[in-house]
Amino acid sequence: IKHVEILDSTLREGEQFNGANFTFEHKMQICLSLARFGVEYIEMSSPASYSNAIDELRQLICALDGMKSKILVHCRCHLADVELALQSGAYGINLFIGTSSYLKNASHGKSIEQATQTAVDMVKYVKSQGCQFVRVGAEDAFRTNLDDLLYMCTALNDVGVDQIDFPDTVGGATPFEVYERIRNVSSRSFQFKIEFHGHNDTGCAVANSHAALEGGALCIDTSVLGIGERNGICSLSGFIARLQSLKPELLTKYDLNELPKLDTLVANILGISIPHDMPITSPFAFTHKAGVHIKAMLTDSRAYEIMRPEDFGIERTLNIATRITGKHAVAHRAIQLGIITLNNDQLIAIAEQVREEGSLKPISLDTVDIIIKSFLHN
Ligand code: HCA
Ligand code: CU
Repeated sequence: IKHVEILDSTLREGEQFNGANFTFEHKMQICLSLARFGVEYIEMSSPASYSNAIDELRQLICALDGMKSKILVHCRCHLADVELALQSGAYGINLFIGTSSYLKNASHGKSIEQATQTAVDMVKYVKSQGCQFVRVGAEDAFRTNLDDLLYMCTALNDVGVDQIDFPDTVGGATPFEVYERIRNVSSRSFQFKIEFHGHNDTGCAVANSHAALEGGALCIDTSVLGIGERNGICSLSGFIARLQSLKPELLTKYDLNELPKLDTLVANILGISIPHDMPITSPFAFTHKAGVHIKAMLTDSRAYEIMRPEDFGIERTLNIATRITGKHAVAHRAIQLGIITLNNDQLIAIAEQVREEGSLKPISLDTVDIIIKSFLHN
């Protein structure tokens, strides 16, 4: 993995999340925050999907003028939709068409030859209009017959498509399957860039996105907090965590301090909290509790952390107000309070008292501080 690009789809896939109802003001805030973070592409819903969308799109494109992020418009392979998208002045068009037998039967009814012809015609049309970037998403790529998929890839490559997305539309692919299929495509002499879009139905979206990179994909689709259809897609924070712990040099082009702000912004807009298991931005992502952990963390923070919270402008929390606290944690807290006169027996006694109170009911750091201070007068 030498290079990575992020296509954030919070304003397209994320807009399809059941709990999302973004106003124009929300979209503007999200766009600007994504651009400050520095994602390469921001994907927007098709302007055909609701009225006055085209005006909104134009204003958002204007607002991002001079910033690195480029706006791409998601679009069915329908001429009217594509024409509208082109009128917005967006940087590029993200076409998509179903390639699996499931979508053929349940959705558009086209054979792979017909679906390919439709996509090819639309790519040619977009290019003829002078648009700089056109990509095609082979919807349900991982349940598509491999020969069918390669047939479409070849035809699209021949007409100069810039990028092809391979979505795991139902989130059922395993990391190994993703690696193999993407590797198969990337090992051929196609000119287009490879994109991956992983749904999270089986909890594999981040792992699959990373497997796609290992297989030769360049661009990964994300959304803030992973929101999307059903339970969503690869979260931006999850994807960043995956790479930051393996290849942080790939991420120096992004402003990682913006990530907690972005997740908080979208959580507030949705009226939810950041999920407890969200990498990096969960309120507990850098909170340590067990006495054994805290003791080790006080010696070397790498003992129980794969990433440094300070790389994201976050502070680590050592939770010592618990029924499992130990004397090392108490000693550390005492020093923070400017108290250096406690001896070993006192520290043990304080820890014991904290554990006792903490096992009766949840306690706060204030309680711990009071207990520590009460020993000063003993
Ligand atoms: C959708 C399906 C999609 C499309 C991805 C793409 C998917 O919601 O319309 O455009 O490449 O997961 O297949 O999000
Ligand atoms: Cu999707």
